Amino acid sequence: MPEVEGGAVPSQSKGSWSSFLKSIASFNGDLSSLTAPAFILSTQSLVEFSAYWAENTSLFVAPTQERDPAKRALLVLKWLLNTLKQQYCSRSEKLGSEKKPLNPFLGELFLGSWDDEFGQTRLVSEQVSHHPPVTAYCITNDKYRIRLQGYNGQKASFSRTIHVKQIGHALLTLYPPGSDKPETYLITLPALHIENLIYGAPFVELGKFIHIVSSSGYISKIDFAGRGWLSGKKNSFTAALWKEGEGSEKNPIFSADGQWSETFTLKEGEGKRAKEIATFTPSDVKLAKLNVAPTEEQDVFESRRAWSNVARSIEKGDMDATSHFKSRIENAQRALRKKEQDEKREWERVFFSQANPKDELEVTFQNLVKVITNQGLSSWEGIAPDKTAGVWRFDDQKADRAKKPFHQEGLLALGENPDGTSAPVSRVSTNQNAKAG
Ligand code: HC3
Repeated sequence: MPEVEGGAVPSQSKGSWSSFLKSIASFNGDLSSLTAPAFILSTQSLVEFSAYWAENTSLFVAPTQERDPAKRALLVLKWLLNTLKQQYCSRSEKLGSEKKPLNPFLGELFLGSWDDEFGQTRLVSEQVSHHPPVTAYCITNDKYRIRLQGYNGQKASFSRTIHVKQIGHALLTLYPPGSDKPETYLITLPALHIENLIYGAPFVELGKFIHIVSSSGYISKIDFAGRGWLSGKKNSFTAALWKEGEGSEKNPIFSADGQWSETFTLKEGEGKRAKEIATFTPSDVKLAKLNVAPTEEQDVFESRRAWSNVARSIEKGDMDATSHFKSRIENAQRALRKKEQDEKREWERVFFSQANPKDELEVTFQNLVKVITNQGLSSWEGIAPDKTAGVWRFDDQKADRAKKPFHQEGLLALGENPDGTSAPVSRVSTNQNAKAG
């Protein structure tokens, strides 16, 4: 890896950026193990990223209003394409670069809701595994009877830059108008890589392809070309939507192309004979505001409360305080894991459980997995329980029971006493009846 080439790296950080680049070149694939310089640290934890899926509430609920199954599948594709800008560009646009997010601790929660003309859309995001790191989420709108749930981990490698494979998948379940039979869409997750690393202003580019396969028989495929030789424009893609057994990727009912972060066009048919349906600019789509409880009212396990000291220290540029507060959480978490191991029990997840293969959703899911593998993806990594500590699903019964305080360990899980001072690790590991703070 060559030396830092000017760009966005503050002059006093050139040395640490250079060391960071060197450490990346030899890292083991675990993104959470990277120690990055202060200027590139984000105050936001990865559990918050689940919110990007549904900020465009109008597009999220739209498929539930469409009677025609092919057009419904197109609306799902349109919603998904419109989420990409938020998922993969919003941070670098807002902060000038893709920063290194905080690594969620086991049990960390991010809870919120979008409350707008489409009713309430609730978000639950939970860190269900720490080794390997896995975040699970569920987004539900009861008024429109639609739910998105999923989980993902990341596997990274280095070859000229950071390449990230996402392991996991998302499942969208909705009820077509007038129907009590659910329709399910399995969504695979894109590979990504980091560009512009050497200049200290990294941003994300997507690679390879993803599929959306529906229990109604429709398949969408999105191919990410990036700044390809074809258009020369960043974030380029082409997409095709066809019915299994009737059309094909080359002979689709609908197609789309353009830049997912700028403007793209949906078309009927494909190629020269295609008829334009509409052009979209994701930044024109109204995004709903996510309502999150004020930090002081949050449970100890809720992300913004748990990381508040760390976030404040990052904002102040105080690296000593940042590492102090980070280590405090990490040490307390290690002590908790040790205690669980000694007592031969597992950490209780608040909202998610392992998938039950007998559930109707799992039977549908397995059929959709077959469709994916029939697309020539015999080694699809979207379901690899060994790499994601299982297959995670939202557990409605658990969620009905869930109430604050979510865990009896309370503040001790973060290594804190109720007055904000540091709790000795011995208290964390021996406390049997800890009260939530
Ligand atoms: C790779 C990534 C962490 C993972 C982020 C994921 C895949 C998380 C799930 C979301 O739904 C989508 C998403 C978007 C962005 C992904 C992040 C981009 C960069 C970050 C690395 C851990 C940071 C690498 C450090 C640095 C300094 C190069 O930015």
